[in-house]
Order: sequence, then structure tokens, then C-alpha cells
Amino acid sequence: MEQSLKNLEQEALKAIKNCATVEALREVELEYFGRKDGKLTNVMRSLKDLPAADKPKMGTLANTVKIALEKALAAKFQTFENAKLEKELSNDFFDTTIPGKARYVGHIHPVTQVQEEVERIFSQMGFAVMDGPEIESEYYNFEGLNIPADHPARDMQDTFFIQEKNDTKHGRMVLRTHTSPVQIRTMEKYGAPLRIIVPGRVFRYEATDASHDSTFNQVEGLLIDKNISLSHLKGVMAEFLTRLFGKPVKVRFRPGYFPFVEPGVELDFSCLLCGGKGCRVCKQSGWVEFMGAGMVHENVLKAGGIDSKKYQGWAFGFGLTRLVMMRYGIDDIRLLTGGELRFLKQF
Ligand code: FA5
Repeated sequence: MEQSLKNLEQEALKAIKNCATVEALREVELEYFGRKDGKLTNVMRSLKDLPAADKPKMGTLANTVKIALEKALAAKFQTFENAKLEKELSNDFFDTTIPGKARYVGHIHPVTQVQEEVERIFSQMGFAVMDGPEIESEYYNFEGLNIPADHPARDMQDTFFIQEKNDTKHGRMVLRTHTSPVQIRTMEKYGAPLRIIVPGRVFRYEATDASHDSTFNQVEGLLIDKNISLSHLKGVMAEFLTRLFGKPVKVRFRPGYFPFVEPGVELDFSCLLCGGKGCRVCKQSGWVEFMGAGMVHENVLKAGGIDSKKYQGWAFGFGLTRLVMMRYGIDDIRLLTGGELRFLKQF
């Protein structure tokens, strides 16, 4: 058996070497390794009938032959594979100078770009940037801010109520209509003194038009300390807008009403387009309406757990989306939430 195994090995190696095509090689493979009647398969199968004394030696030899033939077959198959590849490559024209396909890389949304700038400027002035929930309780959105259930001010902010059930203390859940609820949340958590801004998304049941959307972004500001007055607010806002627009900006107050401040004001800034002379953007007034603000109402300080005898402060809230529109000269607010790439790619 030893001799016949050696003969089989030589014969098979010769057959492999002589194969001129991959089909012929497959046939040789079948001839020796075929599961049913392969020559080497039969030898392997017959090992079990050998006398026990011969089994180890013949088993080892048969295995060595098997490994040698498998290696020879693999090497020969590889030569056919290589030849095929070479042929394909020499036939195919491959132009290495064709430019690649450019991938579209997304970028930061214009509202977020301006928000990041606002955060940077206020951080430089010592304000912390806070966050709050977009789904808010009636208590934080209204009552805590001195807007009771029957107060006419509730009509100013038509609201998306999302839960009818009352949890007695905090009322129904609403999509927050402004960022002001975070005033109370922050006062409760950190106490006085405080210096924060709160950028965030807010929601109102609005009939949308070029300057009103039902989802938009606001930035809330709150400063609480000792001996604080509205003149500090005027200084902070003039500095903020000057840094934001990169040229001197003036601000002015007009009386305004919000239940959570007393006194309340509206703040305008000098029109950047006409330098205050009067144009279409500022409706010939030289001033652009910017935000609501005022001294934080005593009841709001109380709701936030702050001693109004010791501390006072001011708060403001402006529309970030409208600021972005002014900054880039966008004439329809809906473009900013419309997801139209031809528009967004311009920023
Ligand atoms: C408020 O939301 C108050 N919370 C602001 C405030 C904070 C006053 C702290 C006093 C103290 P108002 O409803 O005016 O106020 O909204 C503030 C800003 O949000 C507006 O000046 C405007 O720029 C923007 N805004 C209001 N409604 C819309 C809307 N539908 N679409 C886009 N921007 C809007």
C-alpha cells in the first residue's frame, strides 16, 4: 500500500502540472478527491480495514500525500486565477484621471450657526448657557410666570396642549410657547445670583406667514443679583449686538407688557441697513423691534424661591429665528424650517 500511495502521489502531481485549462484541473481534482469514487478518497476510506499495527504509519503517509496534493491543486488554481485577472486588466481601459464622485458633506444649520455665536458672546460676558424641556407643564409655562389660567395674556400665545389630565400641581403638559419657563427651573435649582441665557425651540399655534412660524427659536436671558437695574440690560444688549454684527449698535427701550416682568419693556436696535436714517426694513423708523424684557416680577422670583428683598434682576427673550433672518437678509421665515437643500446650501 505504501508504494501504491507514492505512485498515486506522483501520478496526481504530474496530472495537475499538465493541466492546460481550469476545467481540466477540476476534473483532476474530482478524479482524486471526488467524494464518491476519488482515488485518494478510496485510499483514505480503506485505512480503517488495515491491521491495527499498520494503521498509524499508513495514516500519516496518506495524510501527507493528501496535503501535498491539496497544495498543488490550490497553487495551480491560483495560476489560472492570476492569468484571468491579468487578461481582464489588460483588456479594460481604466482612466485614472477621471475625477472622483464628490460626497455631499452636511453643514451646521444657519439658525444653529447664529445660536453658537450668541452663546459664545454671552459666555464671554459671564453668562452660563442653560437648557430646559420642550414639553413643559402649564405651571412652568404659565402660572409660575405670573400668568394665571384666566389671565388674558394666555391668549397671546396660542398653545399646543398635549395632555388633558391634570396632575393638580403642574397642570396639563404643553409644548412650551416660550423659553421663559427655564427662568423658574434655573432659579429653583441654583438660587441667586444668576447669569444665564437659554437658547431653545418653542411652539405656538400660529397661522404661519413670512414672519411667523409655528416652530421657532428663542433666546431667553436672566440676570439676578444685588443692585441690578434696566441700565445694566441696556449696556449688555448694546455690547452683545455690537459684537454680533461687528459694528456699533444702539438700543432703546419702549414700554411693553409681559405678566412676568414689572416694569416691562420692548427693546429696539438701530437699523443696520440705513444707519438709523430710515428704510424699508425698519419701516422708515430707523429702529428694528428686537425683544421683550423687563425687571423680573416679584411673584416670579417668589416662584423660583428667591428673596425679592435681597435680590432683583432682569429677563429678556428674543426671537433667534428672526435674528437669523435679519443677519442674512432672509425674507420668509418658513425657509428656515422647510428643509429645502437649495436654500440651506447657501450658508
Ligand atoms: C415672549 O415670548 C416672552 N417670553 C419674551 C420675554 C422674556 C419678555 C423675558 C420679557 C422677559 P414674545 O411673544 O414677544 O415674548 O416673543 C419673543 C420673540 O419671539 C418676538 O420678539 C419674536 O422675535 C419671536 N416670535 C414670536 N412669535 C413668533 C413666531 N410665530 N415666529 C417667529 N418668531 C416669533
